[in-house]
Amino acid sequence: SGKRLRVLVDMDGVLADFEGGFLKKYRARYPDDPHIPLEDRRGFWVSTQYGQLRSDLCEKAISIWQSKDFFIELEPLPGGVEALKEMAKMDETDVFLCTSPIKHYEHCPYEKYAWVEKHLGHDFLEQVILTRDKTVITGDLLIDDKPDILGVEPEPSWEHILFTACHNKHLAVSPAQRRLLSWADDWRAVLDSKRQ
Ligand code: BVP
Repeated sequence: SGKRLRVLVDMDGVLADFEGGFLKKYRARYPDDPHIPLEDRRGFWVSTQYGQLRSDLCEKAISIWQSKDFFIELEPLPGGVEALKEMAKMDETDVFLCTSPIKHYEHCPYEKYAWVEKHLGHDFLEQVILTRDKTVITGDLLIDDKPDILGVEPEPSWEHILFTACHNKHLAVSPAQRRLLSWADDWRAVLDSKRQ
């Protein structure tokens, strides 16, 4: 047995259903405006695709996740909470939640902590890392649905495992890039592959 394994897990799109929560609240708030069904989502940035649909829809999209209760009310994605709890109990394994808050900070950072407490429990708050730059955080694995994770560190320590989401499932990823299709996929094997 070698050193402990450190796993970084993203929240939005990996543990919390950002896309589903967005679409539900967008359609409720703007019932007379067009929307993008989840099967038609392309690209990580929701606001960009809505802006391409019609220019005024970019700021309408942004207004949804800037609203109070958006982040706390996101539903957990299937199996994610259970997987995280199991991962955290594994021998020789340290799990951290690594998530980027929006810069409109009135509600998002608070609600991200509240979401963790609500779904994973108070003790899990110890594992939360809020950062706009994930490349400066060291770890063995980063499980994240964003295809391009860039920052000031050109050679991050982690291997990025692309978590499949509506916006990235059609992407042809490089052969070197590994995916996790969902939490029903074999995440334990991905962790074991990094243990020495
Ligand atoms: O807090 C989320 C929502 C926000 O970016 C953060 C992504 O965090 P990670 O999943 O990378 O940790 N966000 C913002 C926009 C547009 C802003 Br303008 C968006 O389209 N999608 C999105 O997720």
